[in-house]
Amino acid sequence: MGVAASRSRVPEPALTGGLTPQQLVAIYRLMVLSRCVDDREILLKRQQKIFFQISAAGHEALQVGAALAMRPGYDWFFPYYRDRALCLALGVTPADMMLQAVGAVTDTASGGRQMPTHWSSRPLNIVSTSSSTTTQLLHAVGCAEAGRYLSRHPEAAARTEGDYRAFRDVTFQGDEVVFTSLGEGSTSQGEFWEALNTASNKKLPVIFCVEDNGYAISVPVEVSMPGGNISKLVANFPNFHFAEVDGTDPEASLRAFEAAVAHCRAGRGPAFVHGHCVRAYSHSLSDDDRLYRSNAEREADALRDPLVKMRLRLLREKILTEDEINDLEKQADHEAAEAAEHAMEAPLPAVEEITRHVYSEDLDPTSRIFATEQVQAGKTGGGMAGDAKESGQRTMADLINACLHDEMRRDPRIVVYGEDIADASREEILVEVKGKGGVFKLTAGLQTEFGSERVFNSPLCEANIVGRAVGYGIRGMKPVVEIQFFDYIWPAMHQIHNELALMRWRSNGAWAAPAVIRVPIGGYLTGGAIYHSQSGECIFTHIPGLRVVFPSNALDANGLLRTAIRCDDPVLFLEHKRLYRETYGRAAYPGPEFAIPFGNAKIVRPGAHITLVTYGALVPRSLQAAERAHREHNIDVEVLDLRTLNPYDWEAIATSVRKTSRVIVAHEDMLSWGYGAEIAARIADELFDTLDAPVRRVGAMDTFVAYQPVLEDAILPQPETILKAIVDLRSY
Ligand SMILES: Cc1ncc(C[n+]2csc(CCOP(=O)(O)OP(=O)(O)O)c2C)c(N)n1
Ligand SMILES: [Mg+2]
Repeated sequence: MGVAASRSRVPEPALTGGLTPQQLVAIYRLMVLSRCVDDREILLKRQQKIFFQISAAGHEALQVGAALAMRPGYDWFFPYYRDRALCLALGVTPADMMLQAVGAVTDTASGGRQMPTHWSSRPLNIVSTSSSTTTQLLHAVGCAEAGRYLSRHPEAAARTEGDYRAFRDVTFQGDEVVFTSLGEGSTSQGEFWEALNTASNKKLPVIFCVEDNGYAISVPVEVSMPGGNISKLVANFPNFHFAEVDGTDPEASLRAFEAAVAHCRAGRGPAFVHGHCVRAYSHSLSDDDRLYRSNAEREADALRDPLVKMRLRLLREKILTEDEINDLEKQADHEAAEAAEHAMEAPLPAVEEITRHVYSEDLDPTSRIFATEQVQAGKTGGGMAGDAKESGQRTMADLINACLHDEMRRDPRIVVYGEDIADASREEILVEVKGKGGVFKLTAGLQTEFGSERVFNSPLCEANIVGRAVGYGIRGMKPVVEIQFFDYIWPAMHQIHNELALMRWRSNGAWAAPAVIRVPIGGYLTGGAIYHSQSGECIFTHIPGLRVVFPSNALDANGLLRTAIRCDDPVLFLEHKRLYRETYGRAAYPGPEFAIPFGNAKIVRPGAHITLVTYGALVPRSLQAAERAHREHNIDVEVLDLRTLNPYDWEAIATSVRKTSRVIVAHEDMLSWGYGAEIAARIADELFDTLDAPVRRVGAMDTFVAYQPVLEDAILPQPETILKAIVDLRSY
């Protein structure tokens, strides 16, 4: 709603010549309306009828100028929390805004889940934004990459039954631009520079708009920004169009954005528009700027208030009389008041709906549709050559690589990128060299087969990798990215936790980013030490919205990766480095349709006395312990490989524990606060009556993994550690 209404307020601006009086009035109307909605919200907040308020006051001119240079529903928008005037000018209505402020079920941006001004509109291509400053810039970059890819490969946009594509409408324009904005304080974030890096390098049509009001809450610009002027700091990025503009002047702002848009639409690269605004109010209603700004400074800013300036201009140029301006302002106030009144009566969200859209409502990865048969057992396939191929028994590394080849052949929406994952970035030398294909060679041959547009190296930058994947994902693409080592996933944690996993829930199902992140994980490497041995899967199973998979053998890795790629949720796919080329768990190539549903544990050794719940590298170690328990102590252990950690197969655990009445949960990760704690707690809670002994856990010592093998062996759980737990528990 409201798209046409708001846009029709402003006649199309011309690229040359001054704005007509009619256009100036229409711009002023939008600026005033934005301020009136802010003022109305402030009133409601003071009456405790809404619960948060942050305003666009002082930024309206820059934002209206930006919006009028672009096309809603055609171009793409990744705004930040201050962009009320931008969104009004794009077509979000005061009613939409008030519904979000009260948290109504009819809040089209989030259904009562997000604070006010956390924009989202599918019809307008405004992508759901979070409170985290700057994360949206990398989404914008990925979105622009996806738009370019789709316009070059329109066949990739086709809807296809049988996987996530059935539920993802894909549109692209060819000359679309992607807008993203942030405050000057947020330019201190690394992700700001990461986004400029890729936009510049790939000449992407992204417009970065810095709304510079001189403060990040109470911190003045000179404290966080060397030299105090962001335009000077970014000036040497190649391929950019740069503009620095008086953001309190809507006409100057509009002109700056028109030039930026022209540069981007023509494919010449990104643009950077730095607008100097004022912050007419405090940072938010939770802040009082009289505590840290002088009166003189605040008064000087008040004189530069874009509304005050525009009002004076309209009077000076005799475009409107005082009475006409008063009428216009009254009308805007009335519109805001009416929107508020309407919102007060709106129905509230139902508590029964809270968990809706945490995961895809369309495609359940535990579904039997993913339980496909091995169709080509023993035959070669995928893309990898080698000894394993001849023997028919292939390693986990081989079968992950084979799955990537198969899926990329099947699905033109898949792109693969990460650090060092290409065969060779300088593709012309591939006639001469074999190519790298990942530090563990898991992506070997993909670039050679599918080309550098679909398989490419990223900068050494984990947040960049995941942030761009969010942008690709919201456009309906399927990024299958690699984080080189689990130990270095932490720079991407912000994107994974606050963005990737949350996109669907926070937008009430309007947007989603079902990317796959493949990550080599774990220790037992002899010398892997602190930074090449880490586990920590429970940190990710604690994130609602993220699926977590951890296979223990080649066949499972192949079938689970296929499900991960075809499913409609974001998936963290953990690959144990020690298992990549183990003799244990090799398998024949199962064919290009082999898939395994999530949440489907496997009994890898049946037994009657003790249930041993485990996964990953502890599966072969648990099997060794179970064999010795049988041989040396006559104890029959049932070993259950969970295979996926979220979702996990509670039924399989419960069935086994009911049979054995004794249970150990074993994992490589540290014992305290680990994945096993949750499983143990649930067993104690729900299966207490069936237990003959306490639930036991086995895990690493509560420390990082040391370099010296003597220490590494002591820190990580060994088959002997597990055997001891088995024997102890049997005699309890
Ligand atoms: C990553 C992150 N850190 C801290 C915050 C808390 N916070 C919200 S707004 C803000 C200041 C932002 O200043 P600036 O980028 O200049 O934008 P402005 O609000 O002035 O428009 C801070 C620190 C946040 N939202 N996200
Ligand atoms: Mg600021």
